[in-house]
Amino acid sequence: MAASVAPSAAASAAAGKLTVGYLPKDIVNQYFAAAKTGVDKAAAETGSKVIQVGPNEAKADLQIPFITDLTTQKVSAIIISADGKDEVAPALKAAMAAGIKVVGFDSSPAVGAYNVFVNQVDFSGVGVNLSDWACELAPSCTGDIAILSAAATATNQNAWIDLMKTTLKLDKYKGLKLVDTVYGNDDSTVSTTQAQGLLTKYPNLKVIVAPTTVGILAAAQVVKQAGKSATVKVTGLGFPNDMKPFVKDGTSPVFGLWSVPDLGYLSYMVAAKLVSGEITGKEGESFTVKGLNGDKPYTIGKDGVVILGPAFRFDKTNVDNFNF
Ligand code: RAM
Repeated sequence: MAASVAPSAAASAAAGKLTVGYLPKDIVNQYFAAAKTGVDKAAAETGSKVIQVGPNEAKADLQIPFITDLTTQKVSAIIISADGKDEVAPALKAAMAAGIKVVGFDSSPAVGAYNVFVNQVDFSGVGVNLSDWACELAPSCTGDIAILSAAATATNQNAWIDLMKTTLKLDKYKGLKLVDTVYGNDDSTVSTTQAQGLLTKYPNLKVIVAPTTVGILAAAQVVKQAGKSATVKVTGLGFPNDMKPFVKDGTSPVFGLWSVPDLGYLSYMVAAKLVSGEITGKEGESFTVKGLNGDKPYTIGKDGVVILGPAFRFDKTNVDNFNF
């Protein structure tokens, strides 16, 4: 009787069946659950397996053992949103040296510690969006504004904040004064305390800009509960479903985000194409993903970056049309 032989990992990978490690900033934040729906959908199309691992808090040092563990398991690829770009780099480089493809998404690991980084949106675009929304919400585009961010080490947050600061130097925004940047660590409790602190410390605050789905929701709840929705506005990056009530009651009349499930879908597809050899992550390579980008090609840019697409702007005219 012939012994049944389990297919080798290489044979499975060649058939497009992969085992992919999905490592978000933390496993509590709903943002990463939403992205995972896209990862899972893409994986299901090829019968691949997704293993989600990650810390309970968005801390870079807590991500390292998960990377090491996925490397030991010899997964085909790791899809990671980094809590700190340099902290996770050595472990990711070791994974790459072991033949594992690394796809950064959402928040980038250091250049050289991934094969491709899937950016949700052009960084500078977000810097302009955040400045524009603050300008729109502050009376005559003047007054104190403050930023409520996620973790102080988060690559995506810091890039957006830097580009917002650059944008705010333009003449159009000269009436806006950025008085503070505080960090809620993508933790609801910490974000709530930080938002309350801003209201106490800056009695003339006009806008809280929170480029984090956790922070914007906490800030809107705090402003509403303080009875300040008429004088302090909240904007940034949030889920339409979380923010609908605050659009309607005037606490947060405008904010934005991208399709988070699509970000996960694209990240998985990039991982699969790296494993199959269709792409290597070199600048100038292009590829298509059916159903995304109007079926037009994506081109890998400088530092191995692929951009999903522009952010949506949500306000009372369209927020009800979105369901995520
Ligand atoms: C939070 C996280 C994530 C960011 C979104 C907008 O969920 O900080 O990294 O992309 O907000």
